[in-house]
Amino acid sequence: MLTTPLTELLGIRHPIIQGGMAWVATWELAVAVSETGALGLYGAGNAPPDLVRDQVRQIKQHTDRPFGLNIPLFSPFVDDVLSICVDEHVPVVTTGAGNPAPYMDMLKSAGIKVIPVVASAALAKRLERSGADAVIAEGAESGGHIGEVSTLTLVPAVVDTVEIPVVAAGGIADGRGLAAALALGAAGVQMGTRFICTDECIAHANYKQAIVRASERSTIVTGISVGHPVRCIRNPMAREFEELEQSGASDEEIFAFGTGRLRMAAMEGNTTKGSLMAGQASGLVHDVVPARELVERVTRQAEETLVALGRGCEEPVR
Ligand code: TUI
Repeated sequence: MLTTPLTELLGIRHPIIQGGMAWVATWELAVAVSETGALGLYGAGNAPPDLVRDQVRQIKQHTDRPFGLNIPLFSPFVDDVLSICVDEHVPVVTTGAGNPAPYMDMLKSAGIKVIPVVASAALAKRLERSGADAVIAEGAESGGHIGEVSTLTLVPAVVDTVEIPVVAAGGIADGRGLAAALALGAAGVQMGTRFICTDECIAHANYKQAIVRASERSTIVTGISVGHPVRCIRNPMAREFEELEQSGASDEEIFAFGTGRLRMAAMEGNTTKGSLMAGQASGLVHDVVPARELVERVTRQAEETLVALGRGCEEPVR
């Protein structure tokens, strides 16, 4: 068992948080992951309040374990979604793509644990002062909306800057990644891409297979020119997006081109026109398995890795 300040903070068995991915991290995945002893999350994305409330209620009906909700702060429904979190007693909220300081008091006074995703040590420090319970330091290897700094650099920089637990994210898909994150001073990991390839994830089979087939070189970052960098698997839509950005198209045209693409990939399985958001860790994903098997594998491999490294102090590491 890997007990860390994160497992103690959240009352979970394993120091693993499932990424709150829009469209694919639905209540079914959140329940399956929370039932393993890791933390499952509903990814609210831009979903409207009624759908969000329904998803949260489904989770509460199907598990007694702690769970969370992720909200990207550019959602047009952010205020309503966070009010729902308060009303429904959601235990943990993770935020992405912005600074959640304006919402911190409201969430904290409702007893919610707030864990913002950060892409810099400076924002981590500010949010610790605002009352964040932990932070997720998400490196640029991640899928979807990303920052600029790699996980290997960002995590120790954040660890050196804050006292609260730091969760490492970006490029992590197995027990070696979890062990490495702990070596960097993190108290656990968040995995997104790896959890798409589980039986309980409702993402279309084509999306899962695109990740299984991908190598570590298969992703590119679209949207840099409009200040909305998104990592996804290279496909005809990503190449067209790149060409549009290089052609000097207006921001409006570029945003219009990107709208609805994740849904197309995740729900319709359209791997040519959809945006297959996924991280570089796609290259480490080779199968689709039940969430329980995945969490067991990751924790077992992390423990074995840490034991082998400990032994390496006395004899050569293999
Ligand atoms: O939020 C994410 N990744 C996401 S959200 C998302 S939703 C969506 N996107 C497009 C179409 C449909 C749905 C897809 N991927 N990750 C968390 C994350 N946050 N990564 C980086 C950051 C971040 C970056 C800058 C957090 C804070 C930040 O601070 C800037 C500031 O305001 O100081």
